Amino acid sequence: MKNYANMQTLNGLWDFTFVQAELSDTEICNIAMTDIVIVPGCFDAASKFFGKRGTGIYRREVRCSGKIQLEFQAIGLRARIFWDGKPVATIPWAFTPQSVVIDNPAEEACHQLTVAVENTFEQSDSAMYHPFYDFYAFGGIYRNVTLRELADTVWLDRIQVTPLSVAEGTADVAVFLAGAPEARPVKIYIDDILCAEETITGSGNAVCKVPAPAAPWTPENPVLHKIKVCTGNDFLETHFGLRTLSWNDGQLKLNGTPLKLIGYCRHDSHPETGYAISESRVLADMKLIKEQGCNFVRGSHYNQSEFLLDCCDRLGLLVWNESCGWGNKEEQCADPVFVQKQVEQSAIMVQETYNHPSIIMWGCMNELASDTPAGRNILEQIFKKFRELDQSRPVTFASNRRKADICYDLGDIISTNIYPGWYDEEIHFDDSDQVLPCLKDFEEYFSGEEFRNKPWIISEIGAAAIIGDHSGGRWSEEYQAKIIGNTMDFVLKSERCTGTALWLFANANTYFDAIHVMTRPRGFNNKGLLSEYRAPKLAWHLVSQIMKQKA
Ligand code: ADA
Repeated sequence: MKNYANMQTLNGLWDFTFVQAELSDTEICNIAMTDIVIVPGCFDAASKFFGKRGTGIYRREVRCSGKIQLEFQAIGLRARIFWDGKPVATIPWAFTPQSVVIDNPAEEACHQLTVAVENTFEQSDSAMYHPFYDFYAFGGIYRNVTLRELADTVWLDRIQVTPLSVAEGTADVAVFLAGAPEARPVKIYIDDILCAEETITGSGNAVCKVPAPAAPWTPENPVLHKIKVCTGNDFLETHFGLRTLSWNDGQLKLNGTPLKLIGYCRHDSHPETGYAISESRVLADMKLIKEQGCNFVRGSHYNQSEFLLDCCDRLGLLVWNESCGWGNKEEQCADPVFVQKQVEQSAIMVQETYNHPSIIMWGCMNELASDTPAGRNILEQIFKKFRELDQSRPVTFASNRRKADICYDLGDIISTNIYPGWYDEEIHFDDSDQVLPCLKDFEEYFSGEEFRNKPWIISEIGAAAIIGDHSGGRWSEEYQAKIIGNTMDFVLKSERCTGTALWLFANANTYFDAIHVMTRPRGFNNKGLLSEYRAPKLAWHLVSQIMKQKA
């Protein structure tokens, strides 16, 4: 939760129309609205625009005065923003927050806000969303839209709270102002007590002592502290947790204690609403994971919402937050515009979600061509940016290049996506016995001199199951349960393995074209341990049972 002074939501009903023709800016701002839709929402997830590609034009009136900041938490795939008929911003990517500052006359008035959201694919290596990504490219305004009235020439942009010592209850609070480069007095309150007061220009920081009792944040007892930063009439309030991370000797530690991560990769989607998943569904999903006894969520394959991260902060779930990429080939990794955009969206992710204690690692570029020099170069660039912005968390990427990967040395954690018993095996009726030898082989490989100091995570593993298929062969609930059971057995026993994010929490929408449906029946990635409507398969019950026994 981030709350600023004079902030209002622009969520709700907006006017809407959908076009497939290319329109000029003037045509977009004047086109007749034929429909209404809800924001946040995906216009192509259901009803009459289901499966269509084109431009969804959203429009509404906004009453405000003076200088304002509009913030779009996430749109997809790309958007152009118009204010009173004039272009004011473009958003070139999905799942990444973006804001725009607009000057208006001081008197309160009604303004017209138009957002043209495109869900067509760009045919270029520098495109940020490719049709081969294994998650459906929904179009829409996926997450919250807010408006802030900025009363002064200088306003609060963001803060970054970095816990320093859990024992001493200290944290570094960095404050970033925006607007004119003018000095401003800033006050920092933690749990309603004034902890620091400084005059800063642009940015500044203070080491603050959290007022007693300064309780640590742990998965078992996730204590949050409130923080409010004020300057003039502006304020920003949010929360943070006192916890530290370290990674060495092949282990990932939280407050000095080694972690065993057990949980899921999850798509933040639902068949009825696409990526504009309801808050009640997100909370229910996080509770399902927590109540099962798991502690880990990999936000595959894009930046997670503020709401989901708030839930994880409150429930004590540990999150891998990753910027959007999927299976990017050598050509894309070698494209300078693609590299630049990847670095930028990754930086925004870190800055926007920095204060969430639940986030324990940054990730990017799922399954990129990490066996090529171009793949190595893009990872070097993104990791450099991650580390420039945050030295308190480890960085990683999920590799599927097995022993051909040439980038394991770059990250702080080695993460491998592997599908023994599902992909890459000979066609026997049952290959589920391949799980253990395959994982043991990796365990040995990552115990070698070169790798043994880095924690190792099995960042994806699993098998598809069609709910209700009890044949025992591939695609049955039984077969999936065997793969998952064998994996859990290995991970819980292995001292080398830091944990796993099983693929996948719940079935998730992907493509239903003629080629995809052969491996993605019904247009879903069916490797969920829950169905897309969250009905449990046998593997889910098995994990519940294993975690209960472990507890
Ligand atoms: C990959 C990928 C996932 C998903 C999975 C699968 O490892 O990272 O997004 O596509 O394979 O189901 O095949």
